[in-house]
Amino acid sequence: MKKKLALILAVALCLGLFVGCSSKDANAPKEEVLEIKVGHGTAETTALHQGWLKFKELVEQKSDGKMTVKIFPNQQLGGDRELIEAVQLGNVTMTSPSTAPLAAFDPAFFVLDIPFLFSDRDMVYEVLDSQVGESLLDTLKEYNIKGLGYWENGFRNFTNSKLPVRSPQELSGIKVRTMENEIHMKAWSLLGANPTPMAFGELYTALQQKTVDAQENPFELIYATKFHEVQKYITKTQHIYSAYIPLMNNEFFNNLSSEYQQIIMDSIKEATAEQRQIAGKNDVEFEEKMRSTNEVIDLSGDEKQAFRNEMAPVLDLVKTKAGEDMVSAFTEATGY
Ligand code: TF8
Repeated sequence: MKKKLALILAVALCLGLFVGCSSKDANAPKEEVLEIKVGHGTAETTALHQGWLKFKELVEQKSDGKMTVKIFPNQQLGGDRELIEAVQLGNVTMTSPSTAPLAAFDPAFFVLDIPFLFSDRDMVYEVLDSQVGESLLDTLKEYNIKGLGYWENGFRNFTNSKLPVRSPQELSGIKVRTMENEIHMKAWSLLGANPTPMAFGELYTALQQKTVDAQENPFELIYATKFHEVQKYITKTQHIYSAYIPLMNNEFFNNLSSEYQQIIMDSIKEATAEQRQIAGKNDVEFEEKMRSTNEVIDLSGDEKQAFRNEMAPVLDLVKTKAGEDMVSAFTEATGY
């Protein structure tokens, strides 16, 4: 019995020594790896996904692997609305919604839903990258979200399965899916269509089963999500420019060392340049591809103007929601 006890003690002592030895290392500053969890809504063939891949590469390289980025594309973690909520709560670290669903959280973002606010891509970048764009991002802080910049979704075009639409008159009775945003819904009712708000993830099936006749998105997403397979007609309306906002949980950002914060900012900046460049390229290439499989309707200046005129009354509604100051900051910058 005594022998047994001695043996147990000896083993315990050895274990103790062993644990003691290894605890020397444990006392050294821990090399913690910080994981950044990113969820987004589009296919891997999009510039949005490429932008996140670039961000991942840069963050991991600049931090010597002490920060890792894990990307979940294709709505694996939810659609725009769920992802914004998840980032707010900190269940997901980063995401990149279109600004339209973001307006349900912060009405200031309705300002970007003014149809034909921007006339071309150069103007978009100039304004969004200026103090005006910065002030819009700042509004997110009060929702525990840090807006890190503007990526490109693109100029939106109208597609449908019924007829080659050239004028608002032809939209009468057409059921169009809109984003979950009341300004978009209002704009499509003004055009005479029948707007149905719906999450992006449900859209392909809805078009296929003809629950809705129409939708609108930039060329890149129409092609990458294969909407062109179930929508014969594409009218090049370019009625609204959609930006994506890369977002981070604000608390997560604030808890980072200033060195890591800088890595995030620098990486986003570099990834932004790359993401925009790919988005611009895809916009042209995917339009070209669909010209051989679909009927693409180009609009004259006058025809575009007809769409613009019908949608113009939403401006007053945007003012009541986003505030006169935010609206005039943008309309002055774009010359709307
Ligand atoms: C839409 C938007 C979305 C994107 C993305 C899927 O039509 O353009 O496609 O925000 O998250 O809902």
